[in-house]
Amino acid sequence: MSRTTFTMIKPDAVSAGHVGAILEKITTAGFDIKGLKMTQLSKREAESFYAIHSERPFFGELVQFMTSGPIVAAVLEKENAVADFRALIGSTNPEEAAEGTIRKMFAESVGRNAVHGSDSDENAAIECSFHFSARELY
Ligand code: IDP
Ligand code: MG
Repeated sequence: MSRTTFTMIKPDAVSAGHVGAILEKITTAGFDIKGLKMTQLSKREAESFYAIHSERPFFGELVQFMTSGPIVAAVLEKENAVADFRALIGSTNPEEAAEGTIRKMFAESVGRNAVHGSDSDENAAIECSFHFSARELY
């Protein structure tokens, strides 16, 4: 099992000023930050990152939202990183997310839900290399 996962703090949480609080939750939960950057996705980049959802009815809304402002991307390391990070962020819909999870605390809605977390080791590797070169990881 891999020790690496990938996250983005999404435009809603960046613009609301939650970057510091979310990174604090992540490091307090035992994740080490291996790479970190603020950036803004182009339409093409967002469509590529979320290509798996291209047939979903919310795809256009998702791309629009994810390109609407800067994000903070990070590569995180911890034992059992993918599953533990998904538990830390909570359900996609903040109304269904458990108390104390990042989405429960900071998400606005099922679409504007504060953070991304990789859903498998395979996707974590793909998503890390989508955003970071080897020399940007420490
Ligand atoms: P996840 O982020 O919890 O893995 P996914 O089902 O992979 O959830 O969906 C990717 C992203 O698409 C979500 O985080 C959310 O931003 C957006 N999304 C998912 N479902 C909806 C929806 O019903 N309406 C609008 N946006 C959605
Ligand atoms: Mg997903």
